Amino acid sequence: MSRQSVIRLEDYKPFSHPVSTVHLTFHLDPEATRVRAEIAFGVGTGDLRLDGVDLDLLSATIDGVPVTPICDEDGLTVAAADLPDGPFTWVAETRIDPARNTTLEGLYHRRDLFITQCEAEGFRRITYFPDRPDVMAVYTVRIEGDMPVLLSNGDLTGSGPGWAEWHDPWRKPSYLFALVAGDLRSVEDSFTTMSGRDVTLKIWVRDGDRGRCAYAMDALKRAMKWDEDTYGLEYDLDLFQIVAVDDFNAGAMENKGLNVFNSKYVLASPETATDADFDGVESVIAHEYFHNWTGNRITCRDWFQLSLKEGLTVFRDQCFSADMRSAPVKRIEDVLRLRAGQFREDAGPLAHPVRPESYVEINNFYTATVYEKGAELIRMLREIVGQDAYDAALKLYFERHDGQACTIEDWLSVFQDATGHDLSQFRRWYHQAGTPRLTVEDRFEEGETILTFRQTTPPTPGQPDKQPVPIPIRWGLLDDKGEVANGMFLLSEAEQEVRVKTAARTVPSVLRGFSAPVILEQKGQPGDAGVRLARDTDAFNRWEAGRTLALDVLAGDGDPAPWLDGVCAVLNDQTLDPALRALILSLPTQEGIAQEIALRDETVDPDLVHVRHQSLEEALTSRLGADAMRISRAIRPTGDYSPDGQAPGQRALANRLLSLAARRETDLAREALAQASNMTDRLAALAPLIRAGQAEAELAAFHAEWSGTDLVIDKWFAMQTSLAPAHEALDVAQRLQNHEDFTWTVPNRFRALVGGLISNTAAFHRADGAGYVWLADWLLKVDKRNPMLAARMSAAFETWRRYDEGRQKLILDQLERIASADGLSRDTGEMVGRMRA
Ligand code: 0A1
Ligand code: ZN
Repeated sequence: MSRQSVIRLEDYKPFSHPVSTVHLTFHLDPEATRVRAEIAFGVGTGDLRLDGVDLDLLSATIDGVPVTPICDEDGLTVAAADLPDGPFTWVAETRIDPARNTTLEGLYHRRDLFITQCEAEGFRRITYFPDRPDVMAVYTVRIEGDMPVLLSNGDLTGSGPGWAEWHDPWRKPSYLFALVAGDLRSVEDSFTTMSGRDVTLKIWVRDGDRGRCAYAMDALKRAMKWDEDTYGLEYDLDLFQIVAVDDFNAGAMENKGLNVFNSKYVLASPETATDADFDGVESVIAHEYFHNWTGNRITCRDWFQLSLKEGLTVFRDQCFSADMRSAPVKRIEDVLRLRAGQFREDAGPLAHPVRPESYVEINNFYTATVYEKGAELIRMLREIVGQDAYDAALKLYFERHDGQACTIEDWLSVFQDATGHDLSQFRRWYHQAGTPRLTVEDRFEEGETILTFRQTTPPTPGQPDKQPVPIPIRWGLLDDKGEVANGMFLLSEAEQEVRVKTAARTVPSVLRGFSAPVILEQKGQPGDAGVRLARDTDAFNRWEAGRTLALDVLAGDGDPAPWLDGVCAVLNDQTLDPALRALILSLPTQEGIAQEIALRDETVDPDLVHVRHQSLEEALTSRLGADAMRISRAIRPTGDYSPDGQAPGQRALANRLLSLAARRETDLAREALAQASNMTDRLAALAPLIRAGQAEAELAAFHAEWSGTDLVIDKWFAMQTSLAPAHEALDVAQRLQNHEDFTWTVPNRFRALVGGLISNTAAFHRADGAGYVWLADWLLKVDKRNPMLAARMSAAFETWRRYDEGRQKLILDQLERIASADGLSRDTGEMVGRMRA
């Protein structure tokens, strides 16, 4: 049986004994690593309780005297009576088995590399320790092992054949500890900080991968510079290292001075990575680097405060990327991601507040809500107080809390103190789950345009009643010449009005730039969305208007003409950024359509969604005719590939048009494939062939060319399961899972194949339930080895209430089957329990 004890925020107590220093000595061996930990404890009260999981305790002493603690599954206890009155030194020797650690938490050994992942609670798999973020200490580490590269946090203080010593002068929580050892090569560069510190930058990869690190290194230097220019924040050690590893549960990890990355977010070259991959590298490199201040220098008191570091750091990386490329396009991409992950989460059984109040397994709370909605809250705070006050608040935050482990309350107090704004109502955003619904109605009366705003938030699990939240609404009014007025309104009550003097009725454009994470319902006149699509001065709302018109057709029975007319006009507007045109010309995903139908309280029929999606694509193809290929060819960039500037947007538009044209004539895709000289264009040309079920030879050639390049072979799996025709995709997946290159034990590969199929909505939701059984089989298998991976993937089932009774029952049967499995992990047990509740 899995342990399902609930951890509650209200039970928080500081740790019993302060810790000042930690000395660790590792004797690395794949099956039997020995760890000696020397921990200096200060004067405390009560028993000494240390966390520890899967450790073999070889010896323990206090001030040199052997002790026999009471050990259990989760750690050990030394009774208060056995502790000295004053400060004392604890020394323990433990033995661990990194090769058999398949959880990818703690210290693990994969493909000849030793790797650690300690967030959130991995350090307790290395040695006994108060493994909680509010216990901070200075670490000194000695690594002994028969490997050329032995890395840890901070600065290298000594090394010789088979050993290295590291010292990190900054106090840190155990979750930021890291060690990596193995046969790695580095790419080196340097950065001089604004106060003149010369920082050596190293990216460590496997031999042969050094040629694919240039973009990551460049992004790192740009991020370092941006944080100085934007926040006045400087790097604080002489060395900053990144290691790329192939076996990793998440995207990357911000360990102090030694970030560990999934190689997907480091390695990129034009031949192997798409424009989207380059974007991903840039933003994840920046994200982890920015954590050095928002996360490491100021950390979280406990894991309920996770959004303190994650929401703020996501917001910072979003702003960085917006400054590096087109800001409106970046905003649209961020909102697409928010809706696909967070709105979906908020609408189902896994909904939880940005600051949760309880959890069983903290790994289950690294969610879109904590990350992406958390970032939206910071963005709203900036919107409410203004840029200058935001800057003042952040300055105060770093002054007041540097070196501390903080709470969301600390953060809001800083904002209140620095800006004078009363944020008591804003707190609700952190405590209340669920996506607020905002409606706007407009009327024209006696020379005034009157906008009436109303808000409600639907109930979510455990929170039946909701209070109004403060919603910053950026708005504008449009007439046939352009914009007649604009402003920002803070809606704080359930219903409020805005009155603006105008000569006649105007078309409202509200929630510009998506100024709050809410679901907007506009009760306007029939042609309003068309007007906004044609001439809103806010790029976000132009795109949003196109989406509204498309959803009228896809989620209802609307007429396709307004959407077709509107997007064709946009396509031909040469003054518009091609990247924005590509986004406006794209349809919502089938998942997005399903979300919209569910919002209208209608039952989702995935087959019908698929048919409607296809027919609107078809209608656009017919409407464009020969223009699609003509414009596609004209706009496709020529010359050397660059992931920056205008070229990615031009490629996006060229490839969107290609995907439409190739619906009729697959030879166009074959021609494009023959000419493609980078991975973005190759995948774009392959996609229509896979959708048409005509890619056999091309896929074989692709595989032959890239065999051995893991990140590209991941794409090879993902594109087949995600794009195969719905009725065949599950068979394709079942065939591919027997392919010699398929190894489900590598998270990236597993996510490629299984995640790909899940994203193929009509295939996953096959009416016979075969997709559900298949996923449940996988989850049960993976859960035994890597609970975190299984638990995350299980969220594919969170939308079960949207579907017809037949599908609901089929999904619930699988959830029940998983729930009753022997030895189910705490991770997956909690997820499945919440989904069934
Ligand atoms: N703090 C990291 C996210 C992270 C969380 C858990 C992990 O365990 C496998 C790994 C990484 C970030 O926000 O980037
Ligand atoms: Zn993060």
